[in-house]
Amino acid sequence: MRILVTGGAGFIGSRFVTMLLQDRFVGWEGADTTVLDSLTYAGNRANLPAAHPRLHFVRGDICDTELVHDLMRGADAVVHFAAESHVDRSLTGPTAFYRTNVVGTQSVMEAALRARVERVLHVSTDEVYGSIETGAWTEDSPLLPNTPYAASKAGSDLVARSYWRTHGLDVSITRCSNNYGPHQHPEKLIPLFVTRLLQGLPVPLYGDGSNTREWLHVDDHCRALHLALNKGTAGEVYNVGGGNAWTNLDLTHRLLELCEADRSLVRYVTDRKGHDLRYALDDSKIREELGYAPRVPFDQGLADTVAWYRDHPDWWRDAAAPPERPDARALT
Ligand code: NAD
Ligand code: TDX
Repeated sequence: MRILVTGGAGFIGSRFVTMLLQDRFVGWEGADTTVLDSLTYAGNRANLPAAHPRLHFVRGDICDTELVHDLMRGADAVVHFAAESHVDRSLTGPTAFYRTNVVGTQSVMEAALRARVERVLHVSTDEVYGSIETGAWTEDSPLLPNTPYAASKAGSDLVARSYWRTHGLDVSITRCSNNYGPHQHPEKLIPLFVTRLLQGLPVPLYGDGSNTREWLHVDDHCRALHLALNKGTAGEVYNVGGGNAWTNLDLTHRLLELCEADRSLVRYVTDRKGHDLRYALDDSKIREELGYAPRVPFDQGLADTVAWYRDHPDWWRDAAAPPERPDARALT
């Protein structure tokens, strides 16, 4: 078995590759993995084993269709993670988002078709559905993306679907909620707040903190991806939820406790433009059809994540600073 993973040096992709190399996925024991990653600010080669007999790392761009095609020759499956992934960055610099997420996905699907890859998984997000006040999205909910990031991911989903519908490419799509865990870049809420609180620095809470997200441990997400790749049906979409809905304010209070920090460190700052109020997924399809069930209790997963950041300051101190905000002075 040979698997090509795009974006495998990022947060989720590197965890997926690590679990694969540890033979944590039934049926894929001994599989060889090729990682294709251009190592943007978000990619880190150190997220992966330095050397492993079953790991082949290639630094390159998914928009280079010839390269992607060469790497896909002989691959049994492709898992496509590579993307620009941070909403705030998409507000100030959308071009890279449309290039990598839309054009890059078209390149990956085209290469997979030409290389006759048997199975492809496109990793997407709940943000393509927009924002929902009550209830939860099913896979049939309309795509109503609100941010440049979400619009580019919705575009990528439609590109993947069109390669299935037109050309019969065996591709499925997963849409998951907010992931958390070790190795997440400190531009995202949990690692940003944890790394700042551990240094005694204030944290920027957007708006009034009532925005709600569902949290999914990265290991549970990776197990769901394995199931979707192995047992999913071509052309189908699978929502992957975490079932742990928290307002940002409540989550911030939990992080303050875990970091033993004082509530005075919370700074209410100008809201994110177009800030989605609430995400909520109905993931009964993947649970009932593929047997998915998250295993990591949120309290445990969050405490372990905080402990990982506490124990690995060298990993996050070098990471690029989050994009400059107009109200950054509120944080000093
Ligand atoms: P990440 O930003 O941590 O990693 C993205 C990786 O893609 C990086 O290693 C980067 O170097 C690589 N990359 C970017 N542009 C590239 C290009 N043009 N060519 C090759 N490699 C490129 O992202 P993540 O959080 O690991 O997310 C992985 C996937 O999961 C993305 O598709 C994202 O949209 C999706 N997703 C993430 C979350 C989340 O909470 N993190 C939730 C839902 C969906
Ligand atoms: O400094 C901050 N202050 C703050 O209040 C940051 C960075 C975020 N927030 C809020 C905005 C959101 O309501 O916290 C919430 C989570 O923000 P992010 O971590 O930026 O995640 P989100 O915008 O929800 O998107 C994430 O989940 C879906 C990932 O970044 C996406 O890649 C994924 O598709």
